[in-house]
Amino acid sequence: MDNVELDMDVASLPKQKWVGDEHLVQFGGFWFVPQHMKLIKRVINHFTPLPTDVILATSPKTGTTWLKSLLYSILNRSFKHKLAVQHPHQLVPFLEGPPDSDELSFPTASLDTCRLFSTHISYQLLAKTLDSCECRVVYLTRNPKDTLVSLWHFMKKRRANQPWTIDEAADAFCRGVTPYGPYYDHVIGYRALSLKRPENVMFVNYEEMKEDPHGHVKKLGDFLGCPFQEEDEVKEIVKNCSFEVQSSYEVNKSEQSLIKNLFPYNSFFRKGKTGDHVNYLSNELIQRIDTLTKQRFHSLDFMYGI
Ligand code: PAP
Repeated sequence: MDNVELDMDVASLPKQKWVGDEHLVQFGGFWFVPQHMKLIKRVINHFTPLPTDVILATSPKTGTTWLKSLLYSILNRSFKHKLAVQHPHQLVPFLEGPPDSDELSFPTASLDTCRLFSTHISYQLLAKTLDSCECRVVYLTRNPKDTLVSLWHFMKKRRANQPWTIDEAADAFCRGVTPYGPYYDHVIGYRALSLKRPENVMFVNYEEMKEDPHGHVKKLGDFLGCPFQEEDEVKEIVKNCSFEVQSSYEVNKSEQSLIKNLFPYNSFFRKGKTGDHVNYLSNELIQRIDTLTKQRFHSLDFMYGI
């Protein structure tokens, strides 16, 4: 980030077409919704984590909401009942979410023991912040094809009046033009960090969490310094945070949203399954994305994403 001018005017940043007539702007090699740039720069310039902080980092649509519920429950066991009445995005604030009060304040996390935040900002842009701190980071990723399909549904729901085909969405995804993307650079950045600093950074993926949520909750408890004594407690957290239970709560079915006129709470719960891309992507698109995955991941010996 040293060479990137943080005070650059948003209007002068490179632009690419996104959904309908909307654009994303490029900043420090990543793409953002122009209206979010101010908050994003605020995090990059001013957020100083405490050594006790826990930060959940994700690309959008890789399972953020699920891991928010799990981390909240693991770290805050006596308050886990709050998940029945508050949306995970209320309980675990995005760093780049709207400030509570003045310009330089950051969202307040609701934990007594340690603060739990979430961010979609890439490691490349947060390197200075994260490298200088002992805070713990949990990074979650997801199969690129399922991530794309989830993002496509999410955007379509919100922008019903703007036609956006899966082909257009896939093309933008492959060119790296997605909010907070390129997806591949995002994953590679945090993966490299997790290999360099495994005691501070835990790298997990959606598919393995789906396969063995119990094992992951235990590992997360160990990593966060709050291991489980009781198997039943792990079981209860897994069940309470499952898609079936979470999506049944009134708050999560609601049309309300954290920020007025933005994504309603119910848009964060669609199917919650692995492999749904086969229902939407043509063989040609699957091949195009798989080829890219091999080029970007497999060439780094990261055998993931196909
Ligand atoms: P965000 O990054 O914008 O917060 P995020 O939570 O990462 O979104 O993505 C939503 C996806 O997670 C949805 O996937 P789908 O479109 O393929 O269905 C959503 O259904 C899924 N999801 C939400 N909660 C859970 C959960 N408890 N278990 C599993 N998947 C979940």
